[in-house]
Formats: sequence, structure tokens, C-alpha cells
Amino acid sequence: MLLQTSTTSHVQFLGSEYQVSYETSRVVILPIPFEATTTYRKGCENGPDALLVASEQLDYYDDELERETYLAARIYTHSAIADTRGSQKISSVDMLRLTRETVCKIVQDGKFAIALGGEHSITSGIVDAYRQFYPEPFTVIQIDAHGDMRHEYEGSIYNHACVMRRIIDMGLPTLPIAIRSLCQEEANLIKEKSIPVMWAREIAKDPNWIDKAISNISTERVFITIDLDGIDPGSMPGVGTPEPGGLSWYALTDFLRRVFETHQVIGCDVMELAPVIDSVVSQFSAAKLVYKLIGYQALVQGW
Ligand SMILES: [Mn+2]
Repeated sequence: MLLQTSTTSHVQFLGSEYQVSYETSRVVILPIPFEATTTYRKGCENGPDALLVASEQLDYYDDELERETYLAARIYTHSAIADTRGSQKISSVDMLRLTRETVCKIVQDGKFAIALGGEHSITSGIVDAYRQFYPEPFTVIQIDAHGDMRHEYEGSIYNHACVMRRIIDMGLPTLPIAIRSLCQEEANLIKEKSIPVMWAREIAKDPNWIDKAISNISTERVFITIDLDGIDPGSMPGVGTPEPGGLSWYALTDFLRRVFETHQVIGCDVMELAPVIDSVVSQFSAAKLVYKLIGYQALVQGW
């Protein structure tokens, strides 16, 4: 039995003509259209559906990998969980529990999960699920403009600005990439805990930043959380809190490929897509990013 809470239509990654059963799938896309604590531009609860609709326009052939990834990857799109659209009320605690239970089931079934947000606070529920499955520590690679390491924000420890703090509290190492916005409390924590932050301004100037970042991963297993505001807002405007100076498309995909080639990626999420009216660039780029993640996993798994 799959946990289902959504009453809305079930949009599939790559479109409805592409049908794979849960049982035979290797990759499971899990939409989590949850939004409760965003503070600037609203709309990330519409991110998963926008990404899935945009994915219908993707070409199946990947020019970098020289193949049509989708055939071997057998991608199943799960129904949405923790859906706050249409003013449905769900608490952060309930969202985290439902997320943890659903991801646990998918991982136990041997699938590679890619979660789609929704606000970044969801990630601590996802990471918690992998902690139950993998007792040894794994590194959480965080692609993000913001530190997200505040203990509390606007009265809640479950605010999206606190998600990486919750993960640090779990005792897991983190590798923040493309950070360019934080508060004094977060700057102090980074120094105190010697968190190996790869600042966006360093990435812009250092051609060897990928080697440097990879050398800072101390575990074999990694989880990758991508807050889309880590990407330059010129090419990814549809996020809740855009910040100048983020990653280019090729910097991001080159880095991700290297991570897949050098470490065991146990799961990924793509968060904070908040579509812009009259522009499809953000959701289409996000959909292509998900397809690249699937492609890199297929490459290293030999699918
Ligand atoms: Mn974030």
C-alpha cells in the first residue's frame, strides 16, 4: 500500500504516455507540494506539478550521456503527499512524519527516490528516512543560496530557513555549495563546527572548486538536496527567495556528475520551485535537472 493523501490529478514525469508500474520501477519521483513557512515569494506548493507538466516537453535523448535514459531508468511518479494546495492544512510535524514514512517505504522497496518540493523544510523528513535505513553517517550535500542553519526562524524550528540546522542536529556532516546569504548566527556555527562551505563567490573564481568540494566529502554515501535558489536567478527566477550570483547550469551539472561518479548517492531532492507567471524557464530547467540526476544514477549503476 502506498501512502496517498492527494485528491488532485496525478501528473506523471515525462507525461502520461510513459507508464511504469511501481513494482517494476527503479526510480520513484515523489511530489511533496507542502508550503507553510515561506517568507518572501509564495507558490512553492505549485512547484511539483509545474515541474511534472514541464517534463512532458523534455527530449528523452541525453546528449551528454549519449542515450535515452528513461527506458532503463523505469521512472514511476508517486502520488503527491503532504499537499497544502487549496488551503489544505497540514502541520510541519505531520508533514515530516508522512514524508519520513513514505520515503522509508520507497527506499525499503529498493527504489532510488527523487523528492520534489515544496519548501526546503521537507528535506529533514527525507534525510531522517535515510538515517533509519543507513546507520553509518552520510554527507548531506546542500546546493543552496542560503545557509538554512538558523536554530529557529519566525517562531518555528521547522521553518525552511532552519532545515540544515535540523540535519546538523542529527549529527550528519553537511557540504553547503553556492552559499551567498546568511546571518551572524549561521556564520558563527560554520566556524564553530568547521563546516566546509563552498561559497558562491569562490566558485565563481576558482576553476578547481569541484575537486576542492569533492575532497571535503568524508563519507562514502551522500544525499543531495538541491534548493533551486542555489542556481543563478537569471536562469532560475522561479524560487521563493532569489539571490544574485548562483551556479550556472554547467557548473551545477558537472559537479553533480562528479558526485555520482565518486560517491554513492542514496537519494536526492529538488526543492523550492515557485513558478513565475508567464515564464516556463524555471520549471523546465528543474525538470531537466531531475532528468540529469536520473541519467547520472543510470550511468553509475550501469542501468
Ligand atoms: Mn534552502
